[in-house]
Amino acid sequence: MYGNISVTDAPKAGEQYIEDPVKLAEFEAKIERGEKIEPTDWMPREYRRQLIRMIEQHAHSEIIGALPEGTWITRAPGFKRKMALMAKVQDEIGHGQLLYSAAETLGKSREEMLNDLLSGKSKYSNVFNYPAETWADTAVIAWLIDAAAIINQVTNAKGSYAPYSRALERICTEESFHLKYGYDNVVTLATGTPKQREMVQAALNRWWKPIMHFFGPPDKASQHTATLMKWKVKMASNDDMRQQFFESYVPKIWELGLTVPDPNLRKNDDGVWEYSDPDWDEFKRVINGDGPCNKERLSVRKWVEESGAWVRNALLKPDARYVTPLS
Ligand code: BYC
Repeated sequence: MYGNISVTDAPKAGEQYIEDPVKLAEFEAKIERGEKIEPTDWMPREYRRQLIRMIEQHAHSEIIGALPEGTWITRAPGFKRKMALMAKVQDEIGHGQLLYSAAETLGKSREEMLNDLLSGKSKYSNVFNYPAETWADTAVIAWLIDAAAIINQVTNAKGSYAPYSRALERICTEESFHLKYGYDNVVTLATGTPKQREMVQAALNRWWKPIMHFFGPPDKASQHTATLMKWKVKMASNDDMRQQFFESYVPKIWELGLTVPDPNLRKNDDGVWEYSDPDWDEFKRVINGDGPCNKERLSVRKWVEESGAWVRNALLKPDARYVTPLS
């Protein structure tokens, strides 16, 4: 799926490098023709750096993203819902696995990526720095955050870097089940008792702003969109994806008799959705480590790394002899 390659000239952030103009022109022509780039193909250093940054952040988002819902496995209402939630959480970790493998094809080791996550050097999605306060929060995450992720991933699966595209295609298939599972939970709550309706509305109110942030800053403030779209890594801008989300999901929310906590949200005559400023200062704080759960998420991840170290070490020594425990 990924191709086997080890690249030793992984670029550093901020590094200025003049590419061979002939190779660069060939590379860009190939992208223009809609051809895919494989790990063994020549690529500009900045293309490699941007891909590592984005795929790595995506991988981190999957494994950290498993935590808010994961905390509800023991408290899920009923055995069937517990089983479904366990399967979903397991899928998210599997997506992390696929994405770390895709990022590794670009020359950064998994160990380095995980160290950068734990040290705070590497980001992950803003949304997972908020708590899942009630069961209804898990329903909203599985419906609307997975919906937002599908919009992003179906679009970028058509992108230029083949290992990322292949991973995204596979991830989207599984995410579509997550979305159905989440929708089913939201419908159950929205059509249940007044208390259940209240719970799901409160969860939606809590998650709306983080979901607005999920698609990234407005296009005019986005640092990377122009480069990523030129090289067809990103196939739509942050604002375009946010608009797609409004178009597909706001009518569904309203259909359930739920409301969106934004009095200015409306579709204009030109088909563009208008919405309130979702507090971009909060977004910046959260992605830079100062959200409600950043510290907790990273400390859980650190504990997982430390407590699982013996398994990784054992796997590195396949010939070591098994020693029978004394008791
Ligand atoms: N959160 O220039 P911009 C899932 C950062 S998991 C945090 O627009 P770009 C799931 C950005 O990194 C799926 N940071 O960036 C799992 C940059 O900072 P750096 C998660 C964000 O790359 C479990 C700066 O802001 N999906 O679905 O052009 C359970 C400037 O932004 C965010 C992905 O990871 C954010 N939301 O566009 C349930 C998708 N937005 O790196 C569900 C892959 C921006 O310069 N990533 N930043 O320090 C992408 O598609 C793009 O990277 C983004 C941002 C659209 C997110």
